[in-house]
Amino acid sequence: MTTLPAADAPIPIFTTLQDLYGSVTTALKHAERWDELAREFEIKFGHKPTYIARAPGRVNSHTTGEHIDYAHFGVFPAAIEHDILIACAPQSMSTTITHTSTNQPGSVVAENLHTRYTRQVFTPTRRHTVGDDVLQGAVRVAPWHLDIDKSELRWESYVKAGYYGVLNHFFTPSSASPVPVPVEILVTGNVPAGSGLSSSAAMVVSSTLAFLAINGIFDGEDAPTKGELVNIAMENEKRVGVNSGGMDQSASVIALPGSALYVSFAPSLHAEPIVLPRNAVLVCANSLVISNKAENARHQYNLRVVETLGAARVLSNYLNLEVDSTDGKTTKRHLVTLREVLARKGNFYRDEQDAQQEDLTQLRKGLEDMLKGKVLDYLLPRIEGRTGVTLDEMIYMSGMDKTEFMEVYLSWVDVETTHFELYLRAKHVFEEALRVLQFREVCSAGGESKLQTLGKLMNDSHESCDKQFDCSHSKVNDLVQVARSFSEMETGRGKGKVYGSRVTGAGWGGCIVCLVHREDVDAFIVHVKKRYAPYEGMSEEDLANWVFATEPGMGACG
Ligand code: NG1
Ligand code: MG
Repeated sequence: MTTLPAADAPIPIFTTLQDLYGSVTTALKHAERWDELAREFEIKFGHKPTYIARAPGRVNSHTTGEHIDYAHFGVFPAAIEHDILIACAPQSMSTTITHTSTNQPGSVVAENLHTRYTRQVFTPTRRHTVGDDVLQGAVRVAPWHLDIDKSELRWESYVKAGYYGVLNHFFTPSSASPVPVPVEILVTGNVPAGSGLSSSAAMVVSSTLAFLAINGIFDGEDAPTKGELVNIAMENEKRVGVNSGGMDQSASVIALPGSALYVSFAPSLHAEPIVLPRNAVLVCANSLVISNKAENARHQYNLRVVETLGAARVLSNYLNLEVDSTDGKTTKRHLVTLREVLARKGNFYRDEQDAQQEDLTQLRKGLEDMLKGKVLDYLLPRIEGRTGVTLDEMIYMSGMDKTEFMEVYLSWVDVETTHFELYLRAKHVFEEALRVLQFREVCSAGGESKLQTLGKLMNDSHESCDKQFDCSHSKVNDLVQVARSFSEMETGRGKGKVYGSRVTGAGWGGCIVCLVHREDVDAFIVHVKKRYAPYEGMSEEDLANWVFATEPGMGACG
């Protein structure tokens, strides 16, 4: 078993398209996009780009790992070949002439090849009075400021989010770096937006890389490692208003071709490539319901973050766990995760803090004990017939006073609800975390004959996402049914071999991922295209964007 030192490996410098995309055929398919980007850059800005940064989307390759990254449980994603490319160069004289406001330190002229997204020009400002920038309870000083509109999701917000991190990590008052250079960038991408394939993380990661490269940081002494880039990209994504975990950014940065990644977040970020069985192919199909992070999905997502953190706080109170720190006079409350509650309850938290990596045997036993026992019942309301609790009930169960609870748990996030499903959400998280370990074990043992087992784990994950985490959608469920019905079809080699299907990504729309036997992939794709009602009347060319097989691809590079 090889262990990838996620936190230490350098970000690779792109060599050939074949290294990036795996096979010659796939590389050729993408070569035209790279050429077009460079050509268009020259047309728009009058000179060639200096760098092209690339970051892929991700699919949650396996069974599960949905909505558990922000509870700090390990996940099992893979990068897909679909990616975001950003060509960039320092601003030229011609830009200064056409845009008088530019050519100031760090100013940006951003264009997108997609005609829907218009040209944006913006300049970061230095804060004269150093302001506090609150990130999930952790206070961080931000000397640079960029306006990021969180009320609607604009394409340039992701570019800005990536840039913000670069500015505030590498152009600090104490750093030796000079001011950032004025930049021109051109963006193109083929990761479908709002589809659970993590287009947002791909945008943020590629933007972070582009600004690192153009400022000479990417190949300079201060170059961040892959692990550092993941951490910066995670913080950056929060600036768009989604308090996401680190799964997408890890996959987008660290992924290696041909394998999925087991990524763990405790005690620190760690990634290990795991090869999927040779005959297991993942097919994505898009429900065509946009999972709109600016509207419903963002509120739902942030609410799930609060529900899982709230559940962890309530459990730590019930179990009397020492999760806060004190100087003898005042107590400092921390945002405890469900992963930490499990480790403290199972008495392996302290060992973990000294270890490089988590102990999977201990973790598995902890999860099994938690799910067997009665502890989770404490999250239920005392009133028969309800599963969720009110805000006041949650606060009472947390053992904290109201002002303190509101400050620590709700001041940094927008959630609009009076009702919190602590029990169902926590149960999903623990079960899902266990499924990830089971899936990982089967793959590590060379799971060729175990495709059924893997498929069952995926199906169970979907049920739990739908019923307990409430993050599916009726159309997504229809598409899952269409996919599963392939197993009733005669293919000439027996019944269709689809083993499992489930929603992938945040949910509330977006894509499903299906585990299909390699020899049945083409027939399966035809089956889904023909039977999912919203695809009716679409051209083959359009359908190819909505239903496709993916091979695990390579992570970000510059
Ligand atoms: P998508 O839907 O791909 O954006 C989101 C989160 C992940 C993870 C999944 C659910 C972001 C950037 N990413 O993924 O961290 O929590 O949902 O498993 O919001
Ligand atoms: Mg996303």
